[in-house]
Amino acid sequence: MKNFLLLILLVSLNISCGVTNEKIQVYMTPSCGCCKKWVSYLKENGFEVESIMLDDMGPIKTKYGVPEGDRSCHTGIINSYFVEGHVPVNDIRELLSKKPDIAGITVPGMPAGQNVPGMETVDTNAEYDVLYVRNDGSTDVWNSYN
Ligand SMILES: [Cu+2]
Repeated sequence: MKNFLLLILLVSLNISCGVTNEKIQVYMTPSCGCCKKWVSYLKENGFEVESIMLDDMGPIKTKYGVPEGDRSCHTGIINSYFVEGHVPVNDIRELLSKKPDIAGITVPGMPAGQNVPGMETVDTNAEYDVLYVRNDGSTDVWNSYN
């Protein structure tokens, strides 16, 4: 009986985490078309998105620790991590489940390709890396696509 109650507790904890985890705030400039496409992609994949329009994106990226050389257009914030640029949802979900002690993940710049969500402006795939950024600002490869 004790084990059964524990199981119920674990299952319900898991369900409530699953719901709250997928709320993301996305900062972007009002004129950014590819940012809006990435937001639509997140919504299609079950994320609850709050879009926040800013004219100057610099301060918010600095506040959350996005390194100057690894920035992109929009900046998402989820569970205190930043998700910078056109990051695929698989990588966001992996971040939320592994909960590493890092500042966030980023796809620097704006690679164009069918495998870059929101940047499907060419027929071919892009070769690109999703990087993770440690709290000290150093980076390493989180995931690679080609
Ligand atoms: Cu973009």
